[in-house]
Amino acid sequence: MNDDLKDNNTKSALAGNTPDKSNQTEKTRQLDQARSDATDEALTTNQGVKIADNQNSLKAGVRGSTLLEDFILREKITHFDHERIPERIVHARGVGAHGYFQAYEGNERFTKAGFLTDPSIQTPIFVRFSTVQGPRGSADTVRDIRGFAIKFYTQEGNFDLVGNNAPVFFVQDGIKFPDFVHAVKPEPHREIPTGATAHDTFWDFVSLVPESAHAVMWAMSDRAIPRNLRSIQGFGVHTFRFVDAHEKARFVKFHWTPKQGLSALVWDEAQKLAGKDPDFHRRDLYEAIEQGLYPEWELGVQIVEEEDEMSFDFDLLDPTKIIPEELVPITPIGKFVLNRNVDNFFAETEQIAFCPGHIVPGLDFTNDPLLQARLFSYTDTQLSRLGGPNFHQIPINKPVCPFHNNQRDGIHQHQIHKGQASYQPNSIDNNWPIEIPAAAQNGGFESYQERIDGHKIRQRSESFSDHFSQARLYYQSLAAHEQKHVVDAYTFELSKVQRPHIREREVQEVLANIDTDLAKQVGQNLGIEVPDLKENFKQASIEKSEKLSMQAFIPEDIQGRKIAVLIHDKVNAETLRTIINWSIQENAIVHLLTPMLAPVKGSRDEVITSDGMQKAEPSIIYDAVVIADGDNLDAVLADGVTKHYLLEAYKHLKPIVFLGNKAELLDQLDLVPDEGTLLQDDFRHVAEKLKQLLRHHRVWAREAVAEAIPA
Ligand code: HDE
Repeated sequence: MNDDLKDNNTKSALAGNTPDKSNQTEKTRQLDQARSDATDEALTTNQGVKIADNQNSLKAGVRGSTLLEDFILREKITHFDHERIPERIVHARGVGAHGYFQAYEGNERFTKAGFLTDPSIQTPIFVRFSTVQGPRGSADTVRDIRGFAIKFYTQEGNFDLVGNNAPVFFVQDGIKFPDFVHAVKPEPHREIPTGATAHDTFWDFVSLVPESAHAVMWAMSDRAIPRNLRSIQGFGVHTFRFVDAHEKARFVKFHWTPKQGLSALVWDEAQKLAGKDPDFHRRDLYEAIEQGLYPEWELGVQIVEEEDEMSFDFDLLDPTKIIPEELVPITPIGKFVLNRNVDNFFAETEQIAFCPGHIVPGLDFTNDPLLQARLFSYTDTQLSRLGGPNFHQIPINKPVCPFHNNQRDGIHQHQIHKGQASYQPNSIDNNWPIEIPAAAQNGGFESYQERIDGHKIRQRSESFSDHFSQARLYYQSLAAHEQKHVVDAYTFELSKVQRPHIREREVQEVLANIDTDLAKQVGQNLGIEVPDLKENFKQASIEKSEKLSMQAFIPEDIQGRKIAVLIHDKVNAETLRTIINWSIQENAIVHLLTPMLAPVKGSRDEVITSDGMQKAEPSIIYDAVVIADGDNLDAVLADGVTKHYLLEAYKHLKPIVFLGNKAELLDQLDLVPDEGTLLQDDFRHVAEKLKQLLRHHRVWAREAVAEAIPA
């Protein structure tokens, strides 16, 4: 950016909001800093032998054949041949970051877990976000549930909260998980589609398995196309247990809610982004953390006393159900912040191994049959993914507290165990390591003594049999525009299903049982008759739950919202200075986008450096667009890229600021003015309005009009 624009602590818009990233030299320095951990070290083989020539293999004469003797070549190629490990069978596509968790006061009323009861401790955490269906290289913005897994490295051992951004799951019993995953994955004969549920096998399965109805509804809602990973909620899904210092247990459901609020893409954007920037979410998270815009979530719990277990019209052990917040409010118990990017994606994000069975004293499981199967699956899968039973010794998986036991040897053993007794009891090593009873301070883990009495039986509990009333509750709780998106999503997905009987079954037997209007709208779009089944409906105990709508989570500020400022030659540089200063104040991100990457000239011949080309940084990656003032309307009107930029931003319901004579563009582009089209000479007069629009993210009132704009 040119020097004129850099005063008043202004910084390069491209580099984000920290003043120390104010020019390209600084950016290059930072990029280089992350380059290597081996500065000033000689290149060696893995055996430590210094290498004199890394450019040529050893040959018999300069044109001769390569010699088998070349141990340097062989070692390098052998290692390279084995660089890949199996990707996760589900949740393969992910991104992670480090941070910390800090508890609030007063949690000892529920649990004795040290990291939850001592507010002075900052517990290190690692979070991995993921999509479920696609492979490692698939696009970030596909319609899918997002995984949201947190590893807490507590002083009492690792606790993994392996959640999703939807509070319910597709099946009730772990024995159905492989079927569900086989149905959702690309179809086996031609491995299509990647990263999508819009295909026959998925809809075949879910239309035959009505317990999936509620989770499918979440997957068809805006929750499944998040704007970024900083603005998604997380849920533990299952009911867990808290155990307090008196060994009293309570049921608990975990929720975590972003301070950044919730926001979603629109479907057209999500699809375009999958092509234009398949790394959209991963890039956003990395850049936000690099720029010091640390995302933050509040962890909360719904607590149910043991004696209230049976007081709901659903079963607490059924993972296809939520407890509406109107019935049991959420108690905040702490917050967590992501403040450090990984140094190495493979070593950290790829090798991290989560398991719902990793718990610490103060927590325990319930008999949720989905959870019970997960307790087995996660460790088992690491054996093939990470190669053996010692994956807990990989740096990213290692507890921060000491760990000792008599488990020995195995592939990739990193510890050199000392002593002769690797069994217990022993008298040779004084019986160490010894058991610590739960009653002692920092005591050992003891399972909660739940009374179990029953027949050995393969049967689903009758209390798990209502599959539709909470799906209906979800739909009824959404805002009108969110409901419309659900209709659009079912329509889109089912239109991709080749077999008419599958489409019909989903509409007539699933949707018609959820909500007649929803079913009728989708049915009409697909040409399917819909029976009115209202009379069969079992109503949930409440009709609406406010917090199910994303509209209930509008953020306080606009930290991290991204604004494109479109500029051409003769732009008013003073305006740009004003916008950049405002963005610093608001912690928003502003990029000055030019027709080409070459600098443009301001109205007083100032040289204004570009933060990116309009063609390469399309409107779909921004939350709002400003078209700057300057005596250059003719140039703008001749620029198809800029005009498309504005049309697309309008179509995607973004606030657009037209400064100076650029108001004329509204007419020229045939756009209907509305509360999201701000026309002004002076940016300062629209700054506050723009902020409010950005908080609410999109101009939903424009949606009907925007449908007429070509995509
Ligand atoms: Fe998972 N799941 N899952 N899952 N899951 C895996 O574990 C599994 C379920 C979730 O970022 C795998 O290490 C079974 C519910 C997340 O590394 C695997 C069942 C929820 C992640 C596995 C479930 C999840 C996984 C694949 C039904 C939300 C990514 C690789 C009984 C509460 C973790 C791995 C990461 C990953 C099995 C159901 C969330 C195969 C058998 C419900 C966020 O072990």
